[in-house]
Amino acid sequence: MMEARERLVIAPNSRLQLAPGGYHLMLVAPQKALKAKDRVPLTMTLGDGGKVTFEAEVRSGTVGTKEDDGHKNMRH
Ligand SMILES: [Cu+2]
Repeated sequence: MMEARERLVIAPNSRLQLAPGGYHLMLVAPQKALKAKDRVPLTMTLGDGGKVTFEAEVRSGTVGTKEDDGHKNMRH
């Protein structure tokens, strides 16, 4: 079962990949309805207080399909 994490730790000289079925970001109750091709600005806060802002493109959904299996047992 997956569970929400407050933070992700990335060791020095290593990388952490966000991907379907693994660690990922979720927008819970976004302020406006999103549709494919929309671009959503997201800001991540680093451990030292720095911020990284980037845009994510919305893709057509697969909610409830096999591809989305990782979400059905999430506790968030
Ligand atoms: Cu999720």
